[in-house]
Amino acid sequence: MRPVEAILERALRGEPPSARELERLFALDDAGEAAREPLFRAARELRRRHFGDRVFLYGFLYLSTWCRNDCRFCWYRRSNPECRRYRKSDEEVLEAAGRLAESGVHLLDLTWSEDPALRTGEGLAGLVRLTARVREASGLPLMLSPGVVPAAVLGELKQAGADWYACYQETHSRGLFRRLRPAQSFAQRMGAKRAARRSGLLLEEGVLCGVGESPRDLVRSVRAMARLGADQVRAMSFVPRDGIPLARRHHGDPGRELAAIATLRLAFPDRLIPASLDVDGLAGLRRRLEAGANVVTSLIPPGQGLAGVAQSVLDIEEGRRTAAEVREVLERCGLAAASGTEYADWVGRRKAEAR
Ligand code: MD0
Ligand code: SF4
Repeated sequence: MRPVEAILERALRGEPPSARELERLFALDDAGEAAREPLFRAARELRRRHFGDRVFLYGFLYLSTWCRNDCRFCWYRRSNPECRRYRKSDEEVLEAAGRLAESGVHLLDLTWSEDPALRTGEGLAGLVRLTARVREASGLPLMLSPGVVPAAVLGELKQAGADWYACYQETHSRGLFRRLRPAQSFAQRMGAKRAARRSGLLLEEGVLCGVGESPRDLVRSVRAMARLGADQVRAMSFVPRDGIPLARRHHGDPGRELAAIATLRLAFPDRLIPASLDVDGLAGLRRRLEAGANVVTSLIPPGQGLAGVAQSVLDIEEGRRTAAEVREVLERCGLAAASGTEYADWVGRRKAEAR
């Protein structure tokens, strides 16, 4: 039997792949669809065992595009004069959150760039107040992605009703991290996640694909995700664009992302793994689901002047990142959107296990 098939067969019997085996699977990025299909099939089977045909939908609200950092892969980095900046008022946020909640998403992800105006004591207190208001008004579970914030603030966000903290390292190899996130502390970013976990928040960790990482770097990320006890694990392609420094050398890598989604499913069969609409929009959803993802992220209410993170405009105003559009794709893949109760139950169980 060929080694990849043997790895997959053992994973289906409940034996997780070793580090060397994970490296092999991550390296299937340029192997072509046919060679990758057995990997995707195994990933779908593991998803089925843990989640049946149920998929969770996450609404996304990008509340401020002002940033103090200069990440080399990011459109919103401080030194990009081309990017349109905004900071949404609490009222605008509540209105958009209400529309997403009505559309049937299971969670709201509130995301901010590291906006200098929100890093002060008063700014951070404002985040906490807004979290409580959105929670109260929407009644939905909340994920917060505010960048690195002090441990005490994470505790307050949890008290205010947050369920999740998302803060992607993008890579767990320090050299690559320095190139991607210049002048930021690797240790501080990891530390914020450990603090969030201690406060009782669930954690999402993520890697960026197509930025010069090797399969071995990705294996290092799997280990780091496991040590953190991440509840949701993400692989997302770098989206190159003129005006993003990294775009001169790297082009993102859709094959790498799909192999990574499936490999993450083998490494973390019972965790949540997103298919983001923020890389190739609705058109890219099916292939991500077929690679074993079980959450669709970056649903955005049209007409509210909100942006994506990787793709600032794709499919947003056309209303193609909505629950109705996503449900149709799910159906075509033999999948179905979960109920709100099913999602809340999953979150409740994970919180109990993480304690
Ligand atoms: C997404 N655009 O889910 C969002 C974003 C931030 N927590 C998430 C990358 O694709
Ligand atoms: Fe700022 Fe986040 Fe972009 Fe980095 S990735 S520049 S922290 S918005």
